[in-house]
Amino acid sequence: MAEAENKSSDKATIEMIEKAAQDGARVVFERAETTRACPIGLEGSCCSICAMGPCRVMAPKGKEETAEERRKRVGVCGATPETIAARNFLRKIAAGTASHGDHGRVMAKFFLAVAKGEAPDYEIKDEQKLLQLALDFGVNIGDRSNEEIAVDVGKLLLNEFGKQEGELLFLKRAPLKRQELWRKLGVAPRGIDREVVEAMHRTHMGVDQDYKNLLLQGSRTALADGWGGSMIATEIQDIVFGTPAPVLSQINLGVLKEDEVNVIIHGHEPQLAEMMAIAAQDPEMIKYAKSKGAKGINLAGMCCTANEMLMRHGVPIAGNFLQQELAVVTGAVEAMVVDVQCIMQGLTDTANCYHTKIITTDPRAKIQGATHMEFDEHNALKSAKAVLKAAIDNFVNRGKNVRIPQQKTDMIAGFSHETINYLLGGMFRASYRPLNDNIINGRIRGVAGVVGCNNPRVIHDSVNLAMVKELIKNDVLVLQTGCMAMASAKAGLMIPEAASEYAGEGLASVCETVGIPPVLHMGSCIDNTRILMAATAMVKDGGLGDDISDLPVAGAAPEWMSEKAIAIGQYFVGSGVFTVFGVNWPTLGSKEVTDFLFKDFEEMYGGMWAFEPDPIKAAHLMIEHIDKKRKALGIDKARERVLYDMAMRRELDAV
Ligand code: BF8
Repeated sequence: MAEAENKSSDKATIEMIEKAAQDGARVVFERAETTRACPIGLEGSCCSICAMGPCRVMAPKGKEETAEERRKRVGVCGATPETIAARNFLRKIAAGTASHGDHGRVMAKFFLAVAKGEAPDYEIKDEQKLLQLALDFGVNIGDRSNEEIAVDVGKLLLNEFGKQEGELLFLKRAPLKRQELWRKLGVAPRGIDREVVEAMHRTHMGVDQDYKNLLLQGSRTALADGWGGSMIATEIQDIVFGTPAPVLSQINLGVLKEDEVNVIIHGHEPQLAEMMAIAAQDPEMIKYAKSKGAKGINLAGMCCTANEMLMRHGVPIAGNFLQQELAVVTGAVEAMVVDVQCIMQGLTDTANCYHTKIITTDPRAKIQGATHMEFDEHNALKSAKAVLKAAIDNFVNRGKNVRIPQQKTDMIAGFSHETINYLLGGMFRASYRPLNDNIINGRIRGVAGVVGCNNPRVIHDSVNLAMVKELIKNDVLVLQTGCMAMASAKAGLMIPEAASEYAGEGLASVCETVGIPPVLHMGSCIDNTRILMAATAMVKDGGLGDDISDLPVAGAAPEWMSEKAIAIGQYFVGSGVFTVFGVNWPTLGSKEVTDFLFKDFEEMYGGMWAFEPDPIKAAHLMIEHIDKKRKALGIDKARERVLYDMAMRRELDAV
């Protein structure tokens, strides 16, 4: 295997890749080396939707194609490379939307169970948010109990999945101009499941064979994720588990403890993890752990369940997507408890080299070779304790081959849309006004959402770090979610001190005044909807245009790998945001489709896709776009005039 240093920019990861090699344990970094990416699938030129194929329709490389050759470069059914690339792209969006949607549906059903008293270990934590939703939906509040109101709100949210006509309720949250545009283009989603099903139908053999029409359904499906499934999940999780507020924690494999029972919670849906956090503090469980020779119970997170637990409870994070097997390689993890999404099947093979139990908990996500302990939300605490007990029982099986990397970094998370509102405007005048003002006066150049996964096809975390550092150096405030947020946190970018060390003078001065880091952790991947809400709040606060596409903002997923990332990117583009992806781009096999996504979309949505694997170049594409928007708003001059004299600094202190 190539040198571990060439695989990650994170020291703990490098150390564990080396340990895995010594121990004979296989991990994703090694598999990525031995399993070459298929170049035909990579560019979207393989059609495998029927048994006449799979058909490969790649363009000849390095030579001009004649018109006749081009005419013949089609699948057995005659499908053109454009149709095939667009179909493949739409199917990715459908899968991503289905994943977030199914998460949202589970949350809606769970919410109803909580409201009806059928999941007695949970309660409604954010009453204000519940009442706001009730008001938004026209649900009667009167003198009814929170639970009665929640039943009505829950039914309305659950109905969003199977709705056949009309529009999703949350579309009304978007700026009016954006809503009108969606209606004009015919991409306002009707029901979450309906859009996914229609996308699958239209990409079946012999149905929609016009790439532009396919990609319209791509937008409608993705919008059903961002303004539908994901937004429903975020809202309900905030109501039941609490809306995040700033919280201090730590991140990286160094959060594991040599002398305690280490339990990692990994996946995306937080109901079980919430109960695990309570169970792990139960004196009886701690006593039980001590009876097995451990000093206590150490709970740590992985992937987006980690983000959920971090944002609300400060539970430390063991690592991001590519570190999941490496946590097992420490030899110090008694159990990795997983729910759904982003869980590598390779975990069970890695775990065979150590004592770690891989415990699946969701009937939708079993793994061959893992132990299945189904979580029952109706008996949540009991279920969580049973899982925890299995982990504690495994402590005695821990071998001598234990090495926990030293690395762990302080971080502040919990920047929900509401928190940013309060932080910027204060409790009694909560608003985005100070952010807008600082954008208008040029101290903050713009805002970028840098989100998404890790991908072993690039050096782990390095692409994100280069991009984020370049953005903040150029006074762009960065909002993050998912595994990219974790990459920045590990590198020390999510503490207030990072502002003076890494940010440009304008951004640093605002961060220092408000007391925030220049890179804000906004949560898990479904919480990208918080970024949509932040952008909408900026529009509504005034001075920066009347649609999201007018804002000096941009988005990126520099190390993306999952279909969910494509769905997220598409709903940002459809909402008017310029969005650049790194690693590779799945439609490069068709110039027409790629041009449509990269160029024509700007005309249609005011936001468009771009692909740039070089993080510095990608950051500058985002900055150019931000500057273009500043110019259109007539605020480009303000930035040129910014000279930070003492008077301005005093003025800032008075914000
Ligand atoms: O939903 S960022 S690797 S963990 S897909 Fe997965 Fe990507 Fe991580 Fe969260 Ni999002």
